[in-house]
Amino acid sequence: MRTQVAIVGAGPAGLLLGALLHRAGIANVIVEQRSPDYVLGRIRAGLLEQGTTELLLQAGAGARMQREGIPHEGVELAFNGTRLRIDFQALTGQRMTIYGQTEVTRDLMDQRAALGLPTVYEAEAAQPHGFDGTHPWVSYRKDGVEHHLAADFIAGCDGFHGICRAALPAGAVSCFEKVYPFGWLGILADTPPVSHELIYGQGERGFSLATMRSTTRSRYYLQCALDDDIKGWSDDAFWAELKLRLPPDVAARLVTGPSIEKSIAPLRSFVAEPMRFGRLFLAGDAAHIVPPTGAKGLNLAASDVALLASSLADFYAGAGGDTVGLDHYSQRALARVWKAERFSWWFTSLMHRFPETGGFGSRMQQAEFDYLCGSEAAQRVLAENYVGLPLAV
Ligand code: RFL
Ligand code: PHB
Repeated sequence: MRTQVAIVGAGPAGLLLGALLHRAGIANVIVEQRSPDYVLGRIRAGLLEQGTTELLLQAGAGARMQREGIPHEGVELAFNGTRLRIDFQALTGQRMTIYGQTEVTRDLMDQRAALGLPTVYEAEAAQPHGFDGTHPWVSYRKDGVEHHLAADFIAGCDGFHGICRAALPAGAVSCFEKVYPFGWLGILADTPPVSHELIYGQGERGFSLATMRSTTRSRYYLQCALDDDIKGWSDDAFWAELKLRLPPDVAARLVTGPSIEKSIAPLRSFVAEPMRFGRLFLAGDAAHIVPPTGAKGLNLAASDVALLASSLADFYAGAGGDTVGLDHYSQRALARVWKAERFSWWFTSLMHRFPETGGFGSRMQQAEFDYLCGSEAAQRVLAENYVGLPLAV
Protein backbone atom coordinates (compact mmCIF):
# COMPACT_ATOMS: atom_id res chain seq x y z
CA MET A 1 0.00 0.00 0.00
CA ARG A 2 1.19 3.54 -0.71
CA THR A 3 0.00 6.93 0.57
CA GLN A 4 1.31 10.46 0.97
CA VAL A 5 1.28 10.65 4.78
CA ALA A 6 1.32 7.57 7.04
CA ILE A 7 -0.10 8.45 10.44
CA VAL A 8 0.66 6.25 13.44
CA GLY A 9 -2.07 6.53 16.11
CA ALA A 10 -5.82 7.26 15.95
CA GLY A 11 -6.06 9.45 19.03
CA PRO A 12 -7.21 13.06 18.63
CA ALA A 13 -3.85 14.11 17.09
CA GLY A 14 -3.82 11.41 14.39
CA LEU A 15 -7.51 11.69 13.54
CA LEU A 16 -7.52 15.50 13.34
CA LEU A 17 -4.34 15.47 11.24
CA GLY A 18 -5.98 12.97 8.90
CA ALA A 19 -9.07 15.17 8.56
CA LEU A 20 -7.07 18.38 7.94
CA LEU A 21 -4.85 16.64 5.36
CA HIS A 22 -7.88 15.22 3.57
CA ARG A 23 -9.35 18.75 3.37
CA ALA A 24 -6.09 19.87 1.74
CA GLY A 25 -6.31 17.01 -0.79
CA ILE A 26 -3.47 15.00 0.81
CA ALA A 27 -3.93 11.23 0.97
CA ASN A 28 -3.29 9.61 4.35
CA VAL A 29 -3.62 6.26 6.10
CA ILE A 30 -3.90 5.85 9.88
CA VAL A 31 -2.43 2.80 11.60
CA GLU A 32 -3.75 2.26 15.16
CA GLN A 33 -2.85 -0.55 17.52
CA ARG A 34 -6.20 -0.62 19.38
CA SER A 35 -9.85 -1.11 18.39
CA PRO A 36 -12.12 1.95 17.94
CA ASP A 37 -14.04 1.00 21.12
CA TYR A 38 -10.86 0.83 23.15
CA VAL A 39 -9.78 4.29 21.92
CA LEU A 40 -13.24 5.70 22.72
CA GLY A 41 -13.21 4.09 26.17
CA ARG A 42 -10.31 6.23 27.42
CA ILE A 43 -11.81 9.00 29.56
CA ARG A 44 -9.49 11.97 29.29
CA ALA A 45 -9.79 15.60 28.29
CA GLY A 46 -12.95 17.63 28.52
CA LEU A 47 -12.11 21.24 27.85
CA LEU A 48 -11.41 22.70 24.41
CA GLU A 49 -9.79 26.04 23.64
CA GLN A 50 -11.54 28.27 21.11
CA GLY A 51 -8.68 27.62 18.65
CA THR A 52 -9.33 23.86 18.95
CA THR A 53 -13.06 24.24 18.35
CA GLU A 54 -12.29 26.38 15.28
CA LEU A 55 -9.93 23.68 13.96
CA LEU A 56 -12.59 20.99 14.39
CA LEU A 57 -15.01 23.15 12.42
CA GLN A 58 -12.37 23.76 9.76
CA ALA A 59 -11.80 19.99 9.57
CA GLY A 60 -15.54 19.52 8.94
CA ALA A 61 -16.01 17.57 12.19
CA GLY A 62 -17.44 20.26 14.46
CA ALA A 63 -21.20 20.18 13.86
CA ARG A 64 -22.16 18.07 16.90
CA MET A 65 -19.68 19.95 19.08
CA GLN A 66 -21.38 23.19 18.05
CA ARG A 67 -24.76 21.78 19.08
CA GLU A 68 -23.80 19.89 22.24
CA GLY A 69 -20.64 21.58 23.54
CA ILE A 70 -21.11 23.77 26.60
CA PRO A 71 -19.49 27.22 26.31
CA HIS A 72 -17.66 28.47 29.41
CA GLU A 73 -16.79 32.09 30.00
CA GLY A 74 -14.85 31.70 33.24
CA VAL A 75 -13.53 29.43 35.99
CA GLU A 76 -13.44 29.74 39.73
CA LEU A 77 -10.43 29.25 41.98
CA ALA A 78 -11.14 28.37 45.62
CA PHE A 79 -7.94 28.77 47.61
CA ASN A 80 -7.82 28.21 51.39
CA GLY A 81 -11.35 29.54 51.77
CA THR A 82 -11.13 32.51 49.37
CA ARG A 83 -12.91 32.41 46.00
CA LEU A 84 -11.82 34.14 42.81
CA ARG A 85 -13.59 34.01 39.46
CA ILE A 86 -11.44 34.43 36.36
CA ASP A 87 -13.61 35.97 33.67
CA PHE A 88 -12.21 34.81 30.30
CA GLN A 89 -14.74 36.72 28.30
CA ALA A 90 -13.98 40.07 29.97
CA LEU A 91 -10.22 39.50 30.12
CA THR A 92 -9.59 37.96 26.69
CA GLY A 93 -12.83 38.04 24.68
CA GLN A 94 -12.57 34.24 24.32
CA ARG A 95 -14.29 31.25 25.80
CA MET A 96 -13.68 27.57 26.37
CA THR A 97 -15.98 24.69 25.44
CA ILE A 98 -16.80 21.59 27.46
CA TYR A 99 -16.88 18.70 24.99
CA GLY A 100 -15.27 15.39 25.94
CA GLN A 101 -12.28 13.89 24.18
CA THR A 102 -14.40 10.78 23.62
CA GLU A 103 -16.90 12.87 21.63
CA VAL A 104 -14.18 14.67 19.63
CA THR A 105 -12.66 11.29 18.79
CA ARG A 106 -16.04 9.75 17.89
CA ASP A 107 -16.90 12.67 15.56
CA LEU A 108 -13.54 12.42 13.79
CA MET A 109 -13.84 8.60 13.50
CA ASP A 110 -17.39 8.86 12.11
CA GLN A 111 -16.35 11.51 9.61
CA ARG A 112 -13.40 9.39 8.49
CA ALA A 113 -15.59 6.33 8.05
CA ALA A 114 -18.22 8.34 6.10
CA LEU A 115 -15.52 9.66 3.76
CA GLY A 116 -14.13 6.15 3.31
CA LEU A 117 -10.66 7.21 4.46
CA PRO A 118 -8.39 4.27 5.30
CA THR A 119 -7.77 3.47 8.98
CA VAL A 120 -6.19 0.21 10.06
CA TYR A 121 -7.32 -0.64 13.61
CA GLU A 122 -5.77 -3.40 15.71
CA ALA A 123 -2.52 -3.12 13.76
CA GLU A 124 0.20 -4.97 15.67
CA ALA A 125 3.89 -4.14 15.94
CA ALA A 126 3.75 -0.93 13.88
CA GLN A 127 7.24 0.40 13.19
CA PRO A 128 8.46 3.44 11.20
CA HIS A 129 11.40 2.87 8.82
CA GLY A 130 13.60 4.79 6.39
CA PHE A 131 12.64 8.25 7.66
CA ASP A 132 16.22 9.51 7.45
CA GLY A 133 15.97 9.05 3.66
CA THR A 134 13.37 10.04 1.06
CA HIS A 135 11.28 6.82 1.06
CA PRO A 136 9.92 6.17 4.55
CA TRP A 137 7.47 3.39 5.31
CA VAL A 138 5.56 1.88 8.19
CA SER A 139 5.45 -1.86 8.75
CA TYR A 140 2.71 -3.52 10.79
CA ARG A 141 0.94 -6.85 11.21
CA LYS A 142 -2.80 -7.27 10.83
CA ASP A 143 -4.57 -10.63 11.30
CA GLY A 144 -1.22 -12.39 11.17
CA VAL A 145 -0.23 -10.80 7.80
CA GLU A 146 2.76 -8.43 7.49
CA HIS A 147 2.04 -5.10 5.73
CA HIS A 148 4.27 -2.42 4.27
CA LEU A 149 2.81 1.11 4.02
CA ALA A 150 5.02 3.34 1.85
CA ALA A 151 4.65 7.13 2.24
CA ASP A 152 6.30 10.49 1.62
CA PHE A 153 6.14 11.33 5.34
CA ILE A 154 5.35 9.64 8.65
CA ALA A 155 3.43 11.43 11.41
CA GLY A 156 4.07 9.97 14.87
CA CYS A 157 0.75 10.68 16.63
CA ASP A 158 1.07 7.61 18.85
CA GLY A 159 1.00 9.15 22.29
CA PHE A 160 3.48 9.12 25.14
CA HIS A 161 4.05 5.34 25.07
CA GLY A 162 4.13 5.11 21.27
CA ILE A 163 6.76 3.62 18.99
CA CYS A 164 7.74 6.63 16.82
CA ARG A 165 9.71 8.63 19.39
CA ALA A 166 11.28 5.38 20.61
CA ALA A 167 12.38 4.54 17.04
CA LEU A 168 14.57 7.65 16.74
CA PRO A 169 18.31 6.98 16.86
CA ALA A 170 19.92 7.36 20.28
CA GLY A 171 21.11 10.92 20.72
CA ALA A 172 18.68 12.35 18.12
CA VAL A 173 16.27 13.68 20.74
CA SER A 174 16.72 15.43 24.05
CA CYS A 175 14.01 14.77 26.64
CA PHE A 176 13.12 17.13 29.47
CA GLU A 177 10.94 15.78 32.24
CA LYS A 178 9.44 16.63 35.61
CA VAL A 179 7.42 14.05 37.52
CA TYR A 180 5.11 15.38 40.25
CA PRO A 181 4.87 13.64 43.63
CA PHE A 182 1.09 13.02 43.41
CA GLY A 183 -1.62 11.87 41.01
CA TRP A 184 -5.19 12.77 40.09
CA LEU A 185 -7.97 10.42 41.09
CA GLY A 186 -10.84 11.03 38.65
CA ILE A 187 -14.47 9.98 38.81
CA LEU A 188 -17.19 10.20 36.17
CA ALA A 189 -20.84 10.07 37.32
CA ASP A 190 -24.27 10.60 35.83
CA THR A 191 -25.13 13.36 38.27
CA PRO A 192 -25.75 17.05 37.50
CA PRO A 193 -22.53 19.12 37.82
CA VAL A 194 -22.24 20.94 41.14
CA SER A 195 -21.52 24.24 39.38
CA HIS A 196 -22.06 25.50 35.83
CA GLU A 197 -18.40 26.63 35.78
CA LEU A 198 -15.28 24.67 36.71
CA ILE A 199 -14.03 25.03 40.29
CA TYR A 200 -10.32 24.46 40.95
CA GLY A 201 -9.78 24.04 44.70
CA GLN A 202 -6.71 24.03 46.92
CA GLY A 203 -6.67 23.66 50.70
CA GLU A 204 -4.95 21.78 53.45
CA ARG A 205 -6.34 18.44 52.18
CA GLY A 206 -4.98 19.11 48.69
CA PHE A 207 -6.27 19.88 45.19
CA SER A 208 -9.77 19.24 43.86
CA LEU A 209 -11.49 19.99 40.55
CA ALA A 210 -15.18 20.04 39.76
CA THR A 211 -15.78 19.75 36.01
CA MET A 212 -18.32 18.10 33.73
CA ARG A 213 -19.06 16.40 30.42
CA SER A 214 -22.65 17.61 30.01
CA THR A 215 -25.51 19.07 32.05
CA THR A 216 -26.19 15.57 33.41
CA ARG A 217 -22.69 14.09 33.65
CA SER A 218 -20.05 15.32 36.12
CA ARG A 219 -16.34 14.75 36.32
CA TYR A 220 -14.43 15.34 39.57
CA TYR A 221 -10.75 15.01 40.42
CA LEU A 222 -8.83 14.82 43.70
CA GLN A 223 -5.10 15.07 44.27
CA CYS A 224 -4.05 11.66 45.63
CA ALA A 225 -0.87 9.87 46.62
CA LEU A 226 1.02 8.24 43.73
CA ASP A 227 0.89 4.86 45.43
CA ASP A 228 -2.85 5.05 46.22
CA ASP A 229 -4.66 1.90 45.12
CA ILE A 230 -7.85 2.60 43.17
CA LYS A 231 -9.50 -0.30 45.03
CA GLY A 232 -8.99 1.64 48.25
CA TRP A 233 -11.19 4.47 46.90
CA SER A 234 -14.82 3.41 47.14
CA ASP A 235 -17.34 5.84 45.64
CA ASP A 236 -18.41 6.81 49.18
CA ALA A 237 -14.81 7.54 50.17
CA PHE A 238 -14.39 9.70 47.07
CA TRP A 239 -17.54 11.76 47.65
CA ALA A 240 -16.72 12.20 51.34
CA GLU A 241 -13.22 13.49 50.56
CA LEU A 242 -14.50 15.75 47.77
CA LYS A 243 -17.01 17.36 50.15
CA LEU A 244 -14.19 18.16 52.55
CA ARG A 245 -12.21 19.88 49.80
CA LEU A 246 -15.00 21.89 48.12
CA PRO A 247 -16.13 25.25 49.55
CA PRO A 248 -18.87 24.45 52.15
CA ASP A 249 -21.80 25.97 50.18
CA VAL A 250 -20.71 24.05 47.06
CA ALA A 251 -20.26 20.81 49.06
CA ALA A 252 -23.78 21.26 50.47
CA ARG A 253 -25.33 21.10 46.99
CA LEU A 254 -23.14 18.30 45.60
CA VAL A 255 -25.24 15.50 44.11
CA THR A 256 -23.49 12.15 44.45
CA GLY A 257 -24.18 8.87 42.67
CA PRO A 258 -22.49 5.68 41.46
CA SER A 259 -19.30 6.22 39.45
CA ILE A 260 -19.26 5.05 35.84
CA GLU A 261 -15.46 5.39 35.62
CA LYS A 262 -12.75 5.84 38.19
CA SER A 263 -9.01 6.02 37.58
CA ILE A 264 -5.72 7.45 38.85
CA ALA A 265 -3.42 9.37 36.49
CA PRO A 266 0.15 10.36 37.36
CA LEU A 267 1.16 13.98 36.66
CA ARG A 268 4.13 14.68 34.44
CA SER A 269 5.70 17.47 32.39
CA PHE A 270 7.70 16.15 29.41
CA VAL A 271 9.09 17.55 26.16
CA ALA A 272 11.10 15.78 23.44
CA GLU A 273 13.18 18.04 21.19
CA PRO A 274 13.23 18.29 18.21
CA MET A 275 9.80 17.18 17.00
CA ARG A 276 11.13 16.21 13.58
CA PHE A 277 13.72 13.73 12.44
CA GLY A 278 14.11 13.56 8.64
CA ARG A 279 10.69 12.61 7.28
CA LEU A 280 9.24 11.62 10.67
CA PHE A 281 7.25 14.28 12.52
CA LEU A 282 6.03 13.89 16.12
CA ALA A 283 2.78 15.54 17.25
CA GLY A 284 0.70 15.57 20.44
CA ASP A 285 1.49 13.39 23.45
CA ALA A 286 4.15 11.55 21.39
CA ALA A 287 6.29 14.68 21.79
CA HIS A 288 5.08 16.28 25.02
CA ILE A 289 3.00 15.78 28.14
CA VAL A 290 1.60 18.41 30.48
CA PRO A 291 0.02 17.89 33.88
CA PRO A 292 -3.76 18.22 33.35
CA THR A 293 -4.19 21.26 35.61
CA GLY A 294 -4.38 23.72 32.72
CA ALA A 295 -6.33 21.38 30.37
CA LYS A 296 -3.69 21.82 27.68
CA GLY A 297 -2.84 18.28 26.44
CA LEU A 298 -5.48 17.74 23.79
CA ASN A 299 -5.36 21.40 22.82
CA LEU A 300 -1.60 21.20 22.22
CA ALA A 301 -2.09 18.06 20.14
CA ALA A 302 -4.56 20.06 18.01
CA SER A 303 -2.21 23.02 17.56
CA ASP A 304 0.69 20.72 16.57
CA VAL A 305 -1.32 18.99 13.88
CA ALA A 306 -2.72 22.26 12.54
CA LEU A 307 0.84 23.45 12.01
CA LEU A 308 1.95 20.13 10.54
CA ALA A 309 -1.05 19.97 8.17
CA SER A 310 -0.43 23.50 6.86
CA SER A 311 3.31 22.78 6.42
CA LEU A 312 2.50 19.60 4.46
CA ALA A 313 -0.10 21.49 2.40
CA ASP A 314 2.57 24.09 1.47
CA PHE A 315 4.94 21.28 0.53
CA TYR A 316 2.49 19.59 -1.82
CA ALA A 317 1.15 22.88 -3.24
CA GLY A 318 4.70 23.82 -4.19
CA ALA A 319 5.11 20.48 -6.00
CA GLY A 320 7.39 19.27 -3.25
CA GLY A 321 9.68 22.24 -3.50
CA ASP A 322 8.42 24.28 -0.55
CA THR A 323 10.00 22.78 2.56
CA VAL A 324 10.08 26.01 4.61
CA GLY A 325 7.05 25.07 6.74
CA LEU A 326 8.30 21.53 7.32
CA ASP A 327 11.79 22.79 8.14
CA HIS A 328 10.38 25.15 10.77
CA TYR A 329 7.69 22.82 12.14
CA SER A 330 9.65 21.66 15.17
CA GLN A 331 10.87 25.11 16.17
CA ARG A 332 7.44 26.71 15.77
CA ALA A 333 5.54 23.94 17.51
CA LEU A 334 8.02 23.86 20.41
CA ALA A 335 7.73 27.62 20.95
CA ARG A 336 4.03 27.14 21.76
CA VAL A 337 4.57 23.84 23.58
CA TRP A 338 7.06 25.34 26.05
CA LYS A 339 4.70 28.19 26.89
CA ALA A 340 1.90 25.70 27.60
CA GLU A 341 4.38 23.63 29.66
CA ARG A 342 5.20 26.75 31.66
CA PHE A 343 1.56 27.56 32.32
CA SER A 344 0.60 23.97 33.24
CA TRP A 345 3.58 23.72 35.61
CA TRP A 346 2.76 27.10 37.19
CA PHE A 347 -0.93 26.29 37.67
CA THR A 348 -0.06 22.84 39.06
CA SER A 349 2.48 24.39 41.45
CA LEU A 350 -0.07 26.92 42.70
CA MET A 351 -3.00 24.56 43.18
CA HIS A 352 -1.47 21.42 44.78
CA ARG A 353 -0.01 20.47 48.14
CA PHE A 354 3.55 19.26 47.64
CA PRO A 355 4.98 16.93 50.30
CA GLU A 356 8.05 19.12 50.47
CA THR A 357 6.09 22.38 50.78
CA GLY A 358 7.11 23.78 54.11
CA GLY A 359 6.04 27.05 55.68
CA PHE A 360 7.91 29.12 53.10
CA GLY A 361 6.45 27.24 50.14
CA SER A 362 2.87 27.51 51.35
CA ARG A 363 3.26 31.23 52.02
CA MET A 364 4.61 31.65 48.47
CA GLN A 365 1.48 29.89 47.15
CA GLN A 366 -0.72 32.11 49.31
CA ALA A 367 1.10 35.26 48.14
CA GLU A 368 0.72 34.16 44.52
CA PHE A 369 -3.02 33.68 45.02
CA ASP A 370 -3.40 37.01 46.91
CA TYR A 371 -1.58 38.75 44.08
CA LEU A 372 -3.97 37.19 41.55
CA CYS A 373 -6.94 38.40 43.60
CA GLY A 374 -5.68 41.98 43.66
CA SER A 375 -4.28 42.36 40.16
CA GLU A 376 -6.28 42.42 36.97
CA ALA A 377 -2.99 42.16 35.07
CA ALA A 378 -2.20 38.86 36.84
CA GLN A 379 -5.73 37.58 36.13
CA ARG A 380 -5.33 38.50 32.47
CA VAL A 381 -2.06 36.52 32.29
CA LEU A 382 -3.86 33.49 33.72
CA ALA A 383 -6.87 33.94 31.41
CA GLU A 384 -4.72 34.48 28.30
CA ASN A 385 -2.82 31.25 28.93
CA TYR A 386 -5.91 29.27 29.98
CA VAL A 387 -7.89 30.10 26.83
CA GLY A 388 -4.79 29.25 24.77
CA LEU A 389 -2.03 31.26 23.17
CA PRO A 390 -2.38 31.99 19.44
CA LEU A 391 -1.76 29.09 17.07
CA ALA A 392 1.56 29.30 15.27
CA VAL A 393 -0.05 28.34 11.92
P1 RFL B 1 -3.35 9.72 22.52
O1 RFL B 1 -4.73 10.15 22.84
O2 RFL B 1 -2.59 8.98 23.57
O3 RFL B 1 -3.44 8.82 21.21
C1 RFL B 1 -2.33 8.08 20.74
C2 RFL B 1 -2.87 6.89 19.93
O4 RFL B 1 -1.77 6.15 19.41
C3 RFL B 1 -2.02 4.76 19.59
N1 RFL B 1 -0.74 4.05 19.62
C4 RFL B 1 -0.29 3.27 18.61
N2 RFL B 1 -0.83 2.97 17.42
C5 RFL B 1 -0.12 2.14 16.62
N3 RFL B 1 1.07 1.57 16.98
C6 RFL B 1 1.64 1.86 18.16
N4 RFL B 1 2.82 1.33 18.49
C7 RFL B 1 0.96 2.75 19.03
N5 RFL B 1 1.23 3.25 20.27
C8 RFL B 1 0.19 4.02 20.60
C9 RFL B 1 -2.77 4.70 20.91
O5 RFL B 1 -3.53 3.50 21.05
C10 RFL B 1 -3.67 5.93 20.81
O6 RFL B 1 -4.91 5.65 20.22
O7 RFL B 1 -2.44 10.94 22.08
P2 RFL B 1 -2.81 12.28 21.22
O8 RFL B 1 -3.62 11.91 20.01
O9 RFL B 1 -1.55 13.01 21.08
O10 RFL B 1 -3.83 13.08 22.18
C11 RFL B 1 -3.39 13.64 23.38
C12 RFL B 1 -4.53 13.67 24.40
O11 RFL B 1 -5.09 12.37 24.50
C13 RFL B 1 -4.04 14.13 25.79
O12 RFL B 1 -3.09 15.17 25.67
C14 RFL B 1 -5.20 14.66 26.68
O13 RFL B 1 -6.10 13.62 26.99
C15 RFL B 1 -4.66 15.26 27.98
N6 RFL B 1 -5.73 15.70 28.90
C16 RFL B 1 -6.40 16.89 28.69
N7 RFL B 1 -6.12 17.66 27.61
C17 RFL B 1 -6.84 18.80 27.36
O14 RFL B 1 -6.53 19.49 26.38
N8 RFL B 1 -7.89 19.20 28.16
C18 RFL B 1 -8.24 18.48 29.26
O15 RFL B 1 -9.23 18.82 29.93
C19 RFL B 1 -7.46 17.29 29.59
N9 RFL B 1 -7.76 16.55 30.66
C20 RFL B 1 -6.04 14.92 30.01
C21 RFL B 1 -7.09 15.39 30.90
C22 RFL B 1 -5.40 13.70 30.27
C23 RFL B 1 -5.76 12.95 31.39
N10 RFL B 1 -5.08 11.71 31.56
C24 RFL B 1 -5.70 10.51 31.86
C25 RFL B 1 -3.68 11.60 31.20
C26 RFL B 1 -7.43 14.65 32.00
C27 RFL B 1 -6.76 13.45 32.28
C28 RFL B 1 -7.16 12.72 33.53
C1 PHB C 1 -11.83 17.73 32.47
O1 PHB C 1 -12.98 18.20 32.20
O2 PHB C 1 -11.60 16.51 32.48
C2 PHB C 1 -10.76 18.67 32.84
C3 PHB C 1 -11.02 20.03 32.86
C4 PHB C 1 -10.03 20.93 33.24
C5 PHB C 1 -8.78 20.45 33.57
C6 PHB C 1 -8.50 19.09 33.51
C7 PHB C 1 -9.50 18.19 33.15
O3 PHB C 1 -7.82 21.33 33.95
